[in-house]
Amino acid sequence: MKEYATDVLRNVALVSHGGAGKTSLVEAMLFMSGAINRIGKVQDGNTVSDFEEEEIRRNISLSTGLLPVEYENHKLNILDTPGFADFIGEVISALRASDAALVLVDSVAGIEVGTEIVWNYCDQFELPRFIVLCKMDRDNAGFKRTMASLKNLPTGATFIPVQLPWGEKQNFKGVIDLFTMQARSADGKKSDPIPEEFEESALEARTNLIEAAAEGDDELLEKYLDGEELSSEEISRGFKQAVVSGQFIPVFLTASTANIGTIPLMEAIMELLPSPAKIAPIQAQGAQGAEELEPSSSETLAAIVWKTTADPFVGKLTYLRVYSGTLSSDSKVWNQSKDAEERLGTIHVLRGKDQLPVKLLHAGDIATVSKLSETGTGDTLCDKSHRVTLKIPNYPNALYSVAVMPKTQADSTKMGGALTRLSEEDPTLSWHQESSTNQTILNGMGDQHIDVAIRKAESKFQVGLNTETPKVPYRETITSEGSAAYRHKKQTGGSGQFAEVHLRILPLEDKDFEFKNKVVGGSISSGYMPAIEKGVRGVLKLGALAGYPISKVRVEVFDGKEHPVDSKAVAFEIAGREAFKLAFAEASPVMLEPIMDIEITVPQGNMGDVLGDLNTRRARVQGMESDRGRSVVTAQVPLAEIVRYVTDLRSITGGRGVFSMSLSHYQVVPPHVAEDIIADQKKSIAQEGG
Ligand SMILES: Nc1nc2c(ncn2[C@@H]2O[C@H](COP(=O)(O)OP(=O)(O)OP(=O)(O)O)[C@@H](O)[C@H]2O)c(=O)[nH]1
Ligand SMILES: [Mg+2]
Repeated sequence: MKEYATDVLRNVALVSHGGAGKTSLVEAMLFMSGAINRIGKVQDGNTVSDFEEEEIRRNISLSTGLLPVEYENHKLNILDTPGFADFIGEVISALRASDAALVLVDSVAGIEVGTEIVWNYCDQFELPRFIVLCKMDRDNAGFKRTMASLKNLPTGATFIPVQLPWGEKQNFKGVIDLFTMQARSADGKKSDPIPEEFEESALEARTNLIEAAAEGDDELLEKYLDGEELSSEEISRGFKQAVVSGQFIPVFLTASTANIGTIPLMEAIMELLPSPAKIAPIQAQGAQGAEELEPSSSETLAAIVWKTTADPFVGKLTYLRVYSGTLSSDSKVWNQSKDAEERLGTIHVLRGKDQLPVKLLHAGDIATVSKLSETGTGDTLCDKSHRVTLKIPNYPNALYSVAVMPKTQADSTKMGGALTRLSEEDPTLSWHQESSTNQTILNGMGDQHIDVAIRKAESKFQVGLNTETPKVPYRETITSEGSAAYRHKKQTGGSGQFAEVHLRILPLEDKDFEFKNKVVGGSISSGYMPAIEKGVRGVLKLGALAGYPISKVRVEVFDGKEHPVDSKAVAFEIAGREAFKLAFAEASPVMLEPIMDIEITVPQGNMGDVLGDLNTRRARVQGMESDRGRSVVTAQVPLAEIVRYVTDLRSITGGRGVFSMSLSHYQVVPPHVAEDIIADQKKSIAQEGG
């Protein structure tokens, strides 16, 4: 592919609630720009963007596709994100790399939960944006109704239609372009005069557009208020400023599968959205503190890795966005985040699964390189002589976890490696070994997210995994003081074993464990203390109540006895262990459970059901707020009660509720619940034993 200079680039993310029509829109753009000669369909699994096996199987996008659209000497880097809530991490990464966003709205459904979620992320990244009303050809599509639903978006900006529908539903023939005041039919290339019946409404709508343009620029506003007419160049300039500042948000219309509205939209992207040369100053951390970088090819390099994919055949693919300077194939760059030099091979511009080589990438451009050894998502690549770090976005905490088990012995040796590589390519996926439950835990955003990861482990890394609901990582501790003595004595044949330990245990506030030698008068030699501590630590790991780790205890050994011949370390280890268990039982032991802070956002109408449901989950509701038809509940809930809350909340709210959670603290499990946990543990020990 040819090189594109900074000012002819546009980096635009397509975001929406699931299924609004992003992949179909970019397919139409590729077709209209001549990159492909037939339009694929999502349901036929032959679009350029949804090319992965799992995407084809499910007919939805699962990861962000990078699709450069070359049109009229511009290159529009379109980032087609997945809309399904589980894959929000992909949306965040794409927005990080973009300079603007197209928020697609299904003109049958109007604003949906997913629209609001992506809207808020666009706000976080301060991106100028368009609204695109999609599927205008559908039976139940409604322009006025969908326009009215835009008021549900949390924004102070004003929505300005820049097009009107030419015909409705199945008769949606094209768009009436309020900039050119022409009717633009199916392929959009040819323009017709506006049909008479639309003339009046078009003139009226154009007045709003001109007012918005005037407000974008003081000079124009003065002219406008003086009653002078603005030229079309002035309207375009003023409107562009109003769009870039976020004051006005233009609304476009499309029916991508019928190929309507595509060309006017591409023209508007070139006309109204900023090139990477015109974005807000780029913040970076340099050697001397904060710096602002110039988005120019003549500066030194600063590029961010916004996405990585791992594939056993293609290897690692690194997606880069250059902010400053240029990047050339077969060169060396400095990875500031890893403090290491990387040698680049050929730079590729992607189009779905096709890799098109380029020699040089200008400031602002997006592309991929393969097989970088050190580099991972979020890293900054720069020039060794000018070291900078670019900001990485925050990703939400995991909402859904499973315990994973290898299917076979062979899978067991490969499991860790595969999970690590999958987590490397997805900032919202993580895994860890939970020592308290002895399980391998995979954390993600929802059941579909985890399901896709498990399938990838199988198809990409040939690792078969089974999953089950993870055990809750309970802990054990004490609530009062306790003391005990234990004598270990064994005399069989030759030399015997002898040790006696007296110890006391006390609750600790802010440390997990402390061990003190309080023996006076030398009843136990200090040389035996490490053995006693080892015995105690053995119990800490395994627990003494229901098999969960013990924390927040202080152990003081204050007396004991030893024998000149038979005492040895192993005897003290046993005596320490047993004395600790006895003292633990004396010290009013309890179970602790993780309590999560949770924030739930649901349509107001679902509030009653959600609160009723929380009541059954031992939740403590801490706050409730309602705004614009949506309610936000904050609460503290035991993890044990919300292990599958993502799925439950979706079913209570018909998919319209969302939540986030993070660990708050550990808290004593109520006695009746603890009894059940202890009984379960005894049962499973009995089963394992028998
Ligand atoms: N009638 C009609 N159907 C459309 C149009 N655009 C998309 N569709 C259909 O709507 C469904 C979803 O379209 P996609 O393009 O996959 O939507 P998406 O936003 O990429 O979906 P996700 O990536 O899963 O969020 C598909 O079955 C499309 O064929 C349109 O303009 N008109
Ligand atoms: Mg899609």
